[in-house]
Amino acid sequence: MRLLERSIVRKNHRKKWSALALAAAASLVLAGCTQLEDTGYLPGQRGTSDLGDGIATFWVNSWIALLAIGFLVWGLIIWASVVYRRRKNETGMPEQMRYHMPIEILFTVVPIILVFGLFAFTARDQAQVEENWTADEMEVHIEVYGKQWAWDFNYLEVDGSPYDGGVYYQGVQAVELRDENGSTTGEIDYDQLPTLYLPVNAKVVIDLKSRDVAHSFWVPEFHYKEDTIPGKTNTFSFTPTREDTYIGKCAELCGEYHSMMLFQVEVVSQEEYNAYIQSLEDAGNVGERGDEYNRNLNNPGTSVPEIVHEEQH
Ligand SMILES: [Cu+2]
Repeated sequence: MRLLERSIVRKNHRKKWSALALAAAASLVLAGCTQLEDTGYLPGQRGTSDLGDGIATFWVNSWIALLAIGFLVWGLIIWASVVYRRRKNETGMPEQMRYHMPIEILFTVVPIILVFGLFAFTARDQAQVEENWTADEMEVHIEVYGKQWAWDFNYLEVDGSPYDGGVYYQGVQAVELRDENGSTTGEIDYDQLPTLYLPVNAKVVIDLKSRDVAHSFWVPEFHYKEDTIPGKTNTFSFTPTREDTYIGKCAELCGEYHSMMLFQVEVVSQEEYNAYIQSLEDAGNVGERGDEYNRNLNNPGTSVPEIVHEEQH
């Protein structure tokens, strides 16, 4: 009886100690978590958009689950090859094991559970990411045109937006900085990059279109990428939640200067955003640069731009 009690006490002790050790290890790992590790080495940091954190969590958790399975499988492989290695004086084939139902069921059912589990989480998160703000919810509506090799941005009027009508910005391809001798330095002039302005914490809807070939709108720190396809409109809805400057790029090989098809995203305060919109209006960029500027004018919904002859005074 006493022996039994003692062993129970010892067991409880052991449990306590292993729980403590686990907690210590976990806190060490979590405390030592850098920003990079926290997002699973994805670019950017948490709190950038309403979608980014969910995607980063999904990515990190998938890696944890897959590594755990990986370590288990690698461990079993190493264990089996050590324990069942050929010993001295052994000849011929080892004892063969076939039709062992428990093991066969295990290695059929476990991968099925894994695949369906990953699928379910992917489907859930993707549905959430692809959900769009409704017309009533939307606070900022922007048309983004990909074109060889830059971007155009139309800031469309939204109910309750501080400006009437739309304004537009037409971007040019990235410009390389040059040294005194006029030779390229390999550095980009960021001041000349097409820049998309977004007000922080606003529900943004971006319609993605193309003027010529397939491009892809990619802001790595938003953890989101979507193609711009000629003749088709894709939509990206999200809420930027941190003021900062983000680099964007075309992620679909689209011709000779694909790598120069860069842009920036400025997430700014509502006041700064309004001031920027005002500056476009003041510069005369009123209205929008729509499908009439597409290069493939045989696409549905496109027509040749009307040439307006201004009267000379
Ligand atoms: Cu492109």
